[in-house]
Amino acid sequence: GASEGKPMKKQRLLVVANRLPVSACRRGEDSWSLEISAGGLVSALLGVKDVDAKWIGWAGVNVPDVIGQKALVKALAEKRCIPVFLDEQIVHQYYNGYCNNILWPLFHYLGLPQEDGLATTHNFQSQFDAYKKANQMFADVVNQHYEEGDIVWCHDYHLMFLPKCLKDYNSKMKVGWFLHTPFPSSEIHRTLPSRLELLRSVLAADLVGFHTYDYARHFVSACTRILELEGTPEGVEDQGKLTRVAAFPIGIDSERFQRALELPPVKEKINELTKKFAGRKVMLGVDRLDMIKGIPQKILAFEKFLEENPAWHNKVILLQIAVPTRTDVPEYQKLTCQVHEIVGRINGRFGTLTAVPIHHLDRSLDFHALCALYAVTDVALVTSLRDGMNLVSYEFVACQGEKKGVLILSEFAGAAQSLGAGALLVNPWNITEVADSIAKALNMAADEREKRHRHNYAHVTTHTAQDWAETFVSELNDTVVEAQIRTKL
Ligand code: ADQ
Repeated sequence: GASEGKPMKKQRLLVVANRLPVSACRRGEDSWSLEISAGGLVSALLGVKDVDAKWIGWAGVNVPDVIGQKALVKALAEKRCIPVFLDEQIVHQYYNGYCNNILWPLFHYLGLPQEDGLATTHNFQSQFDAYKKANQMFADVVNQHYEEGDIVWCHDYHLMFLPKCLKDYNSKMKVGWFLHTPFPSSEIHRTLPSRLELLRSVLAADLVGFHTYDYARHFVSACTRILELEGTPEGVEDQGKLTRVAAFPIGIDSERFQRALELPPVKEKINELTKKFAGRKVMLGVDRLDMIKGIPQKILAFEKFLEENPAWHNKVILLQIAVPTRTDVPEYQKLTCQVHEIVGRINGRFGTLTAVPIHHLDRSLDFHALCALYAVTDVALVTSLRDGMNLVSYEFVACQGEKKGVLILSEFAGAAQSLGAGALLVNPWNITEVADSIAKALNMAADEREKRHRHNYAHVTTHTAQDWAETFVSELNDTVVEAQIRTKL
């Protein structure tokens, strides 16, 4: 062939997400220190062969001066990152406002924001305008760095307006969009004042991906019912243009967890925790402190379990690790207080002079500490009211090679579709059902635990983050090839 002898050129990929996978800290007028956050998305894309990826996103800091901006651009370039600069006003209206106060709760079935019982949509339009403006700023940066043949992968609900902005610049750009949250029932989506514009913009992409088949179906229904377009088995068709819609369930880099468990400091930590909790079963919850995670419901279910099972008093401990997020938002502050109050009450009720049943930490744990905790856990409790996928359930399974603990998992997490056969599925709203499942998990015979664990472990170790990214990228490539074939015909 024509390329014989020449090295294969890698496929260039521009990954666009609201946040870059680094945290930036300013050290001086023109100096920055950067820390790469080794999250799932980063390792997923590092694992994709023959792809040369660059990241475009907001660095999470306000940089009003040109000197600071130039220095940050230079520092980030070494990490293959390109910043989008957003000023404080835009961040407030776009990120805190439209993204986190409107889209996030709505997509998780919590409805539109309410104040004194009334939907507060009066400042809706200005927030949506800021959202579009911010998306346009992302598009400008993508456009500046785009070279022919690149593919562009847009991420999440922050950037639903981006596919359209990009196609307006260049209709030949290959654009994919993936949603990390659920896509709600079309009946929920249609309550959104900007429902039409958002759907139309997403449809400008060549490939639209969701974690589960259900979310993809909800999206297609929204397009057929709200936009009156035609849904086909491949996606949505609008005047001869097909937008491919499909499910791409994310996974984790399970080997990264298994490697960590072999490290001496992690082994030491595991021994230490095993000694500390000797004589007691360990139950674990790890969540961002967010209403969608159902943390109060989880703790109330644990209380009900203690109430009904006096024989288990002092023999079981619930560790709830909750990283505070969006701490400047009143609803999140309220949630923190609520959780503290319930924990305090239950510990007062069931604690002794030397021990309490719930250990609640409001903080993030480092990776090694997290791995050690997962490894010593007997029962993990994931009670999300809604969750796109939920990677905590995957991480727990990956670290349970020896212990073969039980996963209690909300049926409203995307992960229920993949780990449902191994986990005990629960409706997190039903406190009695969750309490009964806790009893069942703690009393489960070893052979049943083993069987359930084997199922989940096989899934988590074979459906990895790398596979997810590879599948999406290759499907995005194919989709465009199809589109080109069509235009040639
Ligand atoms: P999240 O809502 O953040 O992600 P999740 O998938 O559980 O939810 O991922 C959380 C990550 O943060 C995990 O890797 C976990 O280890 C880490 N984490 C959580 N609490 C922590 C703590 N206290 N200390 C340290 N680390 C902690 C969104 C969607 C999910 C979807 C993912 C990926 O809401 O549904 O699965 O994106 O698409």
